[in-house]
Amino acid sequence: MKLLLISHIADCDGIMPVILTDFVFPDYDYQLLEAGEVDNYMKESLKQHTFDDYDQIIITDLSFSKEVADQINNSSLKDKLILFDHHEGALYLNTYPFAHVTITKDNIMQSGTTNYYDYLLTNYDNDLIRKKSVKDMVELVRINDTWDEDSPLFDASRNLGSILCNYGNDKFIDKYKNFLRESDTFYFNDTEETLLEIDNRRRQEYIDNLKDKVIFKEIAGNRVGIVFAEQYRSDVGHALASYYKDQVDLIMIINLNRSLSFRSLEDKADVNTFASLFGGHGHIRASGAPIPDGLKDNIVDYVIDSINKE
Ligand SMILES: [Mn+2]
Repeated sequence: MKLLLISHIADCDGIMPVILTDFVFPDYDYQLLEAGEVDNYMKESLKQHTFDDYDQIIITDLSFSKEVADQINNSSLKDKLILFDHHEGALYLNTYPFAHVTITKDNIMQSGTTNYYDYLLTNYDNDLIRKKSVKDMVELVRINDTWDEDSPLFDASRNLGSILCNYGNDKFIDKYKNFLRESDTFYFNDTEETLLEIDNRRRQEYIDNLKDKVIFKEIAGNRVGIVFAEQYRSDVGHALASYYKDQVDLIMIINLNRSLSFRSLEDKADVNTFASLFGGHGHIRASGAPIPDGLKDNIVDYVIDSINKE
């Protein structure tokens, strides 16, 4: 039995499923993608028959368009594919037998990881995934991904996000594959605690420094605060949305090398809908979209033009 996991490259919620997969399936490959890359990847893989090499395909924390869903539904892939997501923008997929998009369970916000984890617990008799250390880490991922600020573990969950940023995906996967196997409880070691102390300070400085760099625009009836940032996406979005809560309905973060991100506060703009203006989707309070085609080329041209004018 060979499995292919396709998951979200951008955060803990996308990376944790790789670790869970490692615990349950002896033979697997994984592919990490940006949300905006999934449609193309699925279409290409169908065309190249990539999925023929696998007995099961699992997709976590990601979704695809109705067009791709229909294509899958009309192919044999539908019998071996299961998708676990938790984004409002993907709810329409629940009409397909292979999709499980769950946003809340027992009034608790779910994540891609928790939806996949529940499936594994129900279907696999595996001791490793029942360890306290694993349960605790899954919960930290959920709290971080749903930005559950009321949780007493919110700071710890944010720290897990910082650890991922600092280690990078490969080292993070390696570290926690081993750590969770060896340890019965979840904790950050002394080196990580030191790193987190430094990183928390750096994050605060990074956010403070962005406060006077926000560009205010009106877009489709929304007051939008726009900022260029490459790091601490969620922290930047939430901090600026609350700092400018009287002036803006949402914050747009432009990360030229990755994507657009949108964040809003309770009772403010629905950024899942807003993201669709840019071909993206996500949650009501947090969403993203791909960088528009040609944007970087246009910036380069603009810079070169400015020299010629001198
Ligand atoms: Mn997620």
